[in-house]
Amino acid sequence: MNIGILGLKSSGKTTLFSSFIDKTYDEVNWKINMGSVNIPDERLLMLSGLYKPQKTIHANVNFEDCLPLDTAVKNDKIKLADSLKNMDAFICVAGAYRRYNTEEILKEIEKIRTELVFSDIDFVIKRIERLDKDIKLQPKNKDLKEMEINLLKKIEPVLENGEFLSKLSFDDHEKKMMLNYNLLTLKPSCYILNISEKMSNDAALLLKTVKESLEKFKDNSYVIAVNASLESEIACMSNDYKKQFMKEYGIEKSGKDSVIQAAFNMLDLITFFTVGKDECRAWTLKKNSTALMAAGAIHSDLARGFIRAEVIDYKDLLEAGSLNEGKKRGILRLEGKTYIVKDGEIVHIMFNV
Ligand SMILES: Nc1nc2c(ncn2[C@@H]2O[C@H](COP(=O)(O)OP(=O)(O)OP(=O)(O)O)[C@@H](O)[C@H]2O)c(=O)[nH]1
Ligand SMILES: [Mg+2]
Repeated sequence: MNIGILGLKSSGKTTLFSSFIDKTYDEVNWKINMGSVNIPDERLLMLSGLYKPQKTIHANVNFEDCLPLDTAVKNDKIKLADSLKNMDAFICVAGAYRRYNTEEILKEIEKIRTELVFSDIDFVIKRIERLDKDIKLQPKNKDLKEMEINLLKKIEPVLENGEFLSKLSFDDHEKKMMLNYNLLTLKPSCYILNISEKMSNDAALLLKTVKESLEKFKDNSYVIAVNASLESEIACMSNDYKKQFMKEYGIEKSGKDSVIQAAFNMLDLITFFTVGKDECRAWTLKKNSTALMAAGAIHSDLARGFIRAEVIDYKDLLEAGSLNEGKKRGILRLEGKTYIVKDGEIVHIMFNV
């Protein structure tokens, strides 16, 4: 899974990205633009507390620090367009720290949205032209081509209205037609307001105003305020110093963790766990995946030789203290291949190859 960090020039994309991968701004800038980031998960930490395993392995996603949306360099524009197509979701960073008032911040967000919407409109217009030409030259499959034009004409006014396509619903056939379009506003996105220290007292009001203003686009994405420079400093502190620093400044939870978690939540995935003395590990699956798919995510052998899955919710396991005790209490269930795995479950695959 790939998440693109988007925004206008100097909004703080690289600063935020550097905090995600626990590196300093100078280590990252212009040198690294992609990195795998652990998804913070308190449930996994609690399970590790119980098992005290040698290794605790978090689920992770890839983040990419993208080129600025407002770049004027033609080559960069092409590079950016290519990389955006490959992303599964976006976090859009607005450089609130450099803006005098809320109106300016809202303008910056609108500018980001407009760039994404324009990219899709551009695609839709070109595609309609192309299909029209195609029908004239080659009447074969005319019906299919006309159906596609109808779909494109359905989404065009939504984009013209400045709305994202992610809020529309499509039937299976439409989804299939759109599979290769890679439309940017169909991908989930959230907004990050990169605020300065001075603004931290006004952050709640700013968030409220931005959320309200996004309502007109029927866009109920996450909006989070974060001080990217501070996060980037905190990320590079030693653990002891970090604790002391956060306590002194009354910071309960690092803002970067909230951003990573929100980005992960957009992907519509669930997390399941495997536990043991060697390793406690978080795995991700698309929502509504089966126990067989969970087995396959761990190892193809487990899927091939799948017999049964022992399943228990993490809270129940923590309360029981061990899988065996869970079994005794009758709260550890045996499930088959087609069982739909739920978020937060421990899945122990029994297999034979
Ligand atoms: N005061 C202040 N400066 C910031 C903050 N975030 C970023 N900056 C500064 O703004 C400049 C740009 O930040 P970057 O993280 O490089 O922004 P960017 O979005 O990656 O910029 P481009 O890659 O050029 O588009 C840097 O000098 C940062 O130190 C912030 O929260 N407060
Ligand atoms: Mg940058």
